[in-house]
Amino acid sequence: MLWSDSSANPRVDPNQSLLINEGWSFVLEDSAGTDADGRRPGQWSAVDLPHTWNATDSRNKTKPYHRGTGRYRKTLFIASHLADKRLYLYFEGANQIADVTVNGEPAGRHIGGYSAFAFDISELVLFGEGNEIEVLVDNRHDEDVPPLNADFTFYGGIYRDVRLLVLDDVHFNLDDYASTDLRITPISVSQTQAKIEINAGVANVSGELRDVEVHSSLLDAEGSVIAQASARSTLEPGAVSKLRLARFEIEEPELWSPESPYLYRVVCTIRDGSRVVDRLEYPLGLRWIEFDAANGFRLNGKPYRLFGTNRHQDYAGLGNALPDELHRGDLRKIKDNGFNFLRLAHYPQDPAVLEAADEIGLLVWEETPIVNLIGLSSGFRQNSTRMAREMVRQHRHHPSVIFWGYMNEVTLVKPDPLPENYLEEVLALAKHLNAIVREEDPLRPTVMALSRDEVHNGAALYDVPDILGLNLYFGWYYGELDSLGPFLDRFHRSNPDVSLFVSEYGAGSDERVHAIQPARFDFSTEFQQRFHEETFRQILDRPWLIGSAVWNQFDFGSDYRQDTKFGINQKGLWYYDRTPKDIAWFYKAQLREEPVLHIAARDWRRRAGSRPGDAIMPVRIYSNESPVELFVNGFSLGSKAVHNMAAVWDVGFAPGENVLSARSAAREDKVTIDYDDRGSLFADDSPPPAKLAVNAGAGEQFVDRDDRVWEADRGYVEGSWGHIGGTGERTHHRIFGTEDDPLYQTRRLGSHSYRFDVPDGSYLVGLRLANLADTAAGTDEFRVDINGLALDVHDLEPFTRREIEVPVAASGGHGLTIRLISESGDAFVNGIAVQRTDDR
Ligand code: GCB
Ligand code: CA
Repeated sequence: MLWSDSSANPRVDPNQSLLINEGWSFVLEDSAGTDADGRRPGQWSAVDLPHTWNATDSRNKTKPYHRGTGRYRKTLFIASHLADKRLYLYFEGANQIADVTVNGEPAGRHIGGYSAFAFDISELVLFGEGNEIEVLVDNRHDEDVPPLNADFTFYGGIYRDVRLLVLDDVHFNLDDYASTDLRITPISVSQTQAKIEINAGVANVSGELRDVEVHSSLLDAEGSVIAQASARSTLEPGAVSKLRLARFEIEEPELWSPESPYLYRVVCTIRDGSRVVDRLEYPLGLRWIEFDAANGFRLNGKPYRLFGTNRHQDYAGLGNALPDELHRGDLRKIKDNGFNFLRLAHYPQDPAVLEAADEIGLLVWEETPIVNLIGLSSGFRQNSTRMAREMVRQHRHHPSVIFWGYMNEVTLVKPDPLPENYLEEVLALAKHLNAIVREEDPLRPTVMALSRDEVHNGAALYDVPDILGLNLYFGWYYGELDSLGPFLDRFHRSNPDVSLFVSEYGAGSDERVHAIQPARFDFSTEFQQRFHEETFRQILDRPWLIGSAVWNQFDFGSDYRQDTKFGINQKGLWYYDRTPKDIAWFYKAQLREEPVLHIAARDWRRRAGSRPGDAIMPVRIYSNESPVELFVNGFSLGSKAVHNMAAVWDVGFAPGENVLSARSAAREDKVTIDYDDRGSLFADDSPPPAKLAVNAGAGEQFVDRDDRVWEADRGYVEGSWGHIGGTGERTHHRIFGTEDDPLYQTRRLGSHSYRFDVPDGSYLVGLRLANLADTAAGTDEFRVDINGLALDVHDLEPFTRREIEVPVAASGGHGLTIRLISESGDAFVNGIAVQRTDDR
């Protein structure tokens, strides 16, 4: 394994590039301090890279995730025959400040968690011996290091690959922001001809003049050489010589596009006499882009609509420490979902990501991690500047990359106290970074993303980049679902010269939450579906947009978020563990050519009801064919025409398993739904006795860990159950002591009662309680009375789960009445479970 390096790496010769991910030791350092050597013996553990120390604590409800320092060590044997080589440690990334020492001597420090860095360790190593490599990584908040604040977790650690590079004393320069200092510039590209120029910086650290020949060849996708050139040069010692290596003209080039990601390859070798001393291999994609505010985007001379998505780099259980294969898998999922565009939010990502985008065909927006606010220090400016240069130099050879971004919603959070001229400073930094990125790469447009309000109150930021991204959440954080289009039209009319990209839009969902009448912020999968169906239609109707990108392809970690899953942003089209949500098929149907047919009921396989009408529930099909036909347990419910990729049936579910199957001209699909009919709880005869559970205060059904369905709350109806009085309340605060947050985040409040018209018998009544007001424990008291059995409820810790279970008897045909009676505090209940316990 050691010598096979599968990751994106321009030095493919295994003798030059050795992956050293395995066999590290690690110790987390905390305020308890370290011993005299800076070590904490006994606490070291064996780890392989990629690694983060925040893989699990970032979702801990009771304690913030560890932002501190972690120390990594590895003994690296360096053979004596390498004594005349230049050795570099090459890190693809470590978050966020890394100090590297070799045998106790400093090799270098890198600031910033999302780009690569390389340190020359040749003078520090002992040949023919084991060398102690130590990396101290720090992910503490640092006023000088972006991002200062953002809606994602800043996992600490060496979370990308690390290599030992073994170079000759003449080599392609590595001291150029850890790029290879090789530049492949498309001078011009058209259908009929492409001209490219290759330039390189070649370092000579030998101490003497060296005559070399640098050979460049251009290969087609099959590997045949189609052009080559050689440049001879005498290299000054102790310097980097900038060389023009080749100019190639390609007649009738195969163009690169998402539909046909044709890659040529460029191979450059430095030869000293007959010896090859360094070799780089890069993909080359020939394509050109154009855009304007009135007509949108064009690729290779043709109108082309960018429909895409955003991606964060982390993954359930792993944090940001992903092996390359998972990065590649993500890109395949995005492509398979039908997208042709990907915004790498909000930072440069793993080289494997860019490499996969080149190979499978995704157009990429990459950006530096300046999010929410800036620092005014010179350190912040320097770090931001360096991050921009690193990003461009390290990734500019990827044909997939079309836009460089350098800020996201940068005035969203205002520093407190607000420094004088803060907005002017933000504007100045934006202009500075825009200029840096343009200077680094004059061929690609610059982008910046702003939120809706920043457009109104901002500091004219939107004039700075070539393309303005707007992150718009109409129908989620604000406004109505159908106000996106009119907003875009107004903005477009008043800013006819601004090329506009909808860089984010999205809504959160939870597979456990389901609503017949979905509403904003209920986190039902049904609301997320409606959100995307309505929003995407408005985007489709506006071909002058440069493009759009869903927020987000995958649920991702955000340590402070308190939605229905703590520490996660739930706006993914896929879950955090990369299970697709049903909504993913809406985009598949919209964007893919081949037939798509999907019964959008995978997220909602467990359903329940207790009244006769409850068994009728909507079932949605996503398809790009029309008509489609739905069957339940083999019986056809008829065919329907598909509108906006969806057709909906009201399906009457039978108790138990229901097999739903669907058919279109070209496809079939099938899914089994379990329907739990609780009607028997209210009837005298039908065994076995059902169990009923109610999600008090909520309009949505919730499925808990044990697959129990907590039905949406309803008003009382004779012969059934329901509340009398009280009002529903919802919070999104985390609930301690449970993972069933949505059940506890809603409650029915104020003196009220619930009636259950059950037959005489013995019952177990379970109450689920969580105080959703931030009052001190003990100040709130109320009473619960269940058929005359009185319970005092007090000392409820705020936002903490409490369960009460009591056996009660129903007699005289009176059923069960649960009365919630306010006393010093308002009475409330968050969930009620009723179960018959005697034999009928
Ligand atoms: C945004 C931000 C993004 C957030 C997203 C959200 O506008 O750019 O970082 O995660 O909204 O979900 O609120
Ligand atoms: Ca509830």
